[in-house]
Order: sequence, then C-alpha cells, then structure tokens
Amino acid sequence: MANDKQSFGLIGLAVMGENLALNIERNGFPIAVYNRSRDKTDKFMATRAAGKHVKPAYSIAELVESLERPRKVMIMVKAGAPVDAVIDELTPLLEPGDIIIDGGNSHFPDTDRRTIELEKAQFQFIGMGVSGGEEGALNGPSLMPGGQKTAYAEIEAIVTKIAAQVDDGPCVTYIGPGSAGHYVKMVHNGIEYGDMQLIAEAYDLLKTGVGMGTEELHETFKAWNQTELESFLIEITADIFTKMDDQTGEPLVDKILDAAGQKGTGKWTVETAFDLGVPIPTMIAAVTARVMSSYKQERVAASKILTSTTTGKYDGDRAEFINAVRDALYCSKICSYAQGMALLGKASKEYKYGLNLAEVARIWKGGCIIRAVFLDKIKQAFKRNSELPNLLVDADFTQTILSKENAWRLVVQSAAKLGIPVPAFSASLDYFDSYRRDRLPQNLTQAQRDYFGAHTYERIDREGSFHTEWTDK
Ligand code: NBP
Repeated sequence: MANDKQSFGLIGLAVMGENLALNIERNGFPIAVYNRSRDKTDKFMATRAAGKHVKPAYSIAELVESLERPRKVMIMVKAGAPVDAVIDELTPLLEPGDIIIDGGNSHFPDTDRRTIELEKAQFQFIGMGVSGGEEGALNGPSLMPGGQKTAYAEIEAIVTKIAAQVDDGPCVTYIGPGSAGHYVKMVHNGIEYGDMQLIAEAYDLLKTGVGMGTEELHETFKAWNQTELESFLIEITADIFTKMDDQTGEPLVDKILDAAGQKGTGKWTVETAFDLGVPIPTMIAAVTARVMSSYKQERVAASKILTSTTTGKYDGDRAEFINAVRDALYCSKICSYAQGMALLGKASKEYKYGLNLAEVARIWKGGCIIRAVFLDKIKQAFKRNSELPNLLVDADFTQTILSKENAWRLVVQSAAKLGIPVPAFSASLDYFDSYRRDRLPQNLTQAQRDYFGAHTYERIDREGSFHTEWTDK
C-alpha cells in the first residue's frame, strides 16, 4: 500500500546522515535509512531514532523497496569513490524518474560526470551542498541543491522545511543546473577557510602583539560579536576561550597543537580559481597557512635558527590598536567575500549555472558555518545590481572599506614590524590595493616577456600586437 511507504531514503549514517535523518523525520517526512555497516544502523535505531518514524533497511534493495515513487534517495557518505560505489549499487534497483541526491562534499567535476551518466539512465540527480555541521544538519542547515529543476520541484517541500529559517525565508534555493550546488558549496567552504584564517590572525595579533589572556580574548570577541562582525564563527571563537582543560585546569586552546589540516574543498576552490583566472588571494593565503602550520617540527627547529630581533609586542595605544584589528578583520573579510562572489560570478558564466548571487548570499545567512549578519549586506548589494563586477565597488562596501582603511594599514604595518604573520590580512589588503589601481607594474612583465621570448605586447596608445628587438644583438 502506498501509504506504508516512506517519503525519503537516506544512505550513510555517520555524523551528517544521522542528524539529517532526524531533521527530516521531525519535519513530518517518514524516512528509511541504510548504512553499509549494520552496527551503525542498529545503534541509531536503538538510541536517537527510537520511537520515531524511521525505518531501518539492511540492504539497499530493502531501502529502495520501502520508498514511495518517484523515490528520493539521499546519499550522505564520504565524498569520492564511496559515492560512485553507492550509486552503482543503487541504480539497478531504481526506476526511471527516481531521484538521487548526493548531499556530500563531492568535487563538482564528479557531479557533472554523474549527472550525465544518471540522466542517460533516465534518473534525476541532484548534487546538494549541505553546510552547518552536526548541529546544522539536525536543526536546520543551509542547503545548496543543483541539478534538474524538475527534480528540485520534487524535493522542494522537504528541503524548504528542513533548512534553517531566517527573516527572509528558508536557507535553501534552487542553485542551478548540473554541479551548480556543489560548486557553490565548495566556494562556501573556501570562504570559510578565509574567515577562519582571518580570525586566527586577529587572535594572534591580540594574544602575541597586545598580550591578551584568554579572559580578555573572550571579552573582546564577545564584544565584536555585537558589531558588524556578528557571526557564528566569531561567536564560537569567544566561547572557545572560556573552555578549560580538564587535566591541567588551563585554557584548552593553549594546549591544542597548532597544526591544521586542509581537506578537499579549500584546495579545490584555489584550483578552480586558477582555472577560471579569478584572483582569490585571501583564500589562497588561508589554505597555504594551514599547510604551513602542518610543518610543526621544521618550524620549531627554524625558530631556534631564524631568531628575530622584534619584541612581538605592540607599543602604541593599546585600545586604538584593538579596534584597528577589528576594523582590519572586517575589511579583510569584505575582500575575501568579494573574491568568493567574483569567483561564483565567473563560474556562473563559464559553466552556465545562472547563479543568482543575491540568493546565494541569502541562503548563507543561516544554518551554515559562515552565517553572519554581514551576508544581508551582500544580498542587498547584488539585489541593487545583479551584474556587480566586485563587491568592493558597491557604494555601501566602498564607503565602509574606505572609512576603515587607515586602521587596516596600521595593523598590517604593525604586524610586519612585530614579525607576526598575517598572510590573509595582507593578501586582502594587497587585493584591495591591486584592484583599485588603474595601472599595475605588469607593463614591465610584458616587456620582459617580449625581451626573452618574443611574446609581444599591447600598447596603451595604439591597437595591435607589438614586438621590439630589445638589444642590438
Ligand atoms: P564521512 O565523510 O565520515 O563518511 C562516513 C560514511 O560513509 C559512513 O556512513 C560510511 O559507512 C560511509 N561509506 C564509506 Br566511508 N565508504 C562507503 C562505501 N563504499 N559504501 C557505502 N558507504 C560508505 O561522513 P560525514 O562526516 O557524515 O559526511 C558525509 C558527507 O557530508 C561527506 O561528503 C562530508 O564531506 C560532507 N559534510 C560533512 C560535514 C561534517 O561536518 N562532518 C559537513 C558538511 C558536509 P560505514 O559506516 O559502513 O563505514
């Protein structure tokens, strides 16, 4: 009987799958779940899913059998080969018109390939970015679905209910065809890398340059969360400074090894930016900073050789400098988002995604890791002008950044003087300084290329391509 069937199927009961399943069930959609290792399913059914409208399946065939048509099956497993393995197992059991949703962090070229393969087999396919971690998945993530519009129409009722809800709607929208959803999620993660690195640099300046302890750091970030910087990442940063280590009674953050990993999405964002020729120096700096941090042993050894004469302490007006760090963080953040949105704009044209950047900013306002009050300003900027070439030239952002520019320069100068690395702050300032320059020194680069390789150059005063014999030889 049709009403015995479940509305939705989910494969993969790790952190994200479990929480999404509970979110979907809580919103009134009976769900069937399957995990490759049976013990996870059993544990889930015996604990968090107990007494809920969750039907366990112990084979993919059993899962498929339990679903109403067109079937909607979401795959929430590790990105890469596991997704293909699940699709291969799933497709012989499905019927034309059924919908497969890949909710993991799949690399967008994989999503394009799967879209073609699955469309050929008459299945509908949605590549959907999901952001918000464990808590978001359970209580309302930001969702970035891409693929066939007809498939989106089939899942719209579910995704609009389970997504985070903000003042201007649910944090989900149809992103675009093919890999549009996974592309936008990838750039979201690149921006997340940038935000996290910028906050880490502000922390270093306040800790090392100003001499703040964790209590004052907590108070400072808490106060910053009442300003234009208000965001999930600033909020959790303030919280982190209050957590004491159970074993030593000292601040836990000071006991954590300073080596961060970087998984696929940050690197992929950098790669695609180079492929499309879009400058994203802040995100590149953020990925590089994580890579550099992983050279812990070498850094410790080098610290004993490359001893510095700088004191590491700022000797100017303390309160003024703290405010300047906040302003520098905000200006750098604007540059980082300007880069991310410019990358999305270029990708939209190149890959024919048809992205609505105001909508992208809107669905990031809640649920996801980069959620912030600031995203509303970005939404407004793209609403004012959907063809805005860069956020920096939106009147609102121009005014903000120019009003804080001196503070930003003070911070980057001071960091250089003190020997505190601020790769993302300075990459952002360089981005600003390069973008606003009507003439950059690449005329010299072009002259050099023509000199050694006869690469030719263009002139500023005449049309055409020119070559010069630079020497008499
Ligand atoms: P993981 O990325 O840790 O993947 C674990 C799941 O994949 C388990 O259910 C595992 O089954 C299953 N799996 C693997 Br591994 N190989 C499989 C195969 N060949 N066939 C079937 N199942 C297989 O889980 P996650 O952290 O929940 O993330 C899921 C996806 O969501 C990933 O793409 C991730 O990048 C993305 N994501 C994660 C977060 C987050 O905060 N964790 C946030 C946003 C997006 P098993 O139990 O049998 O080993």
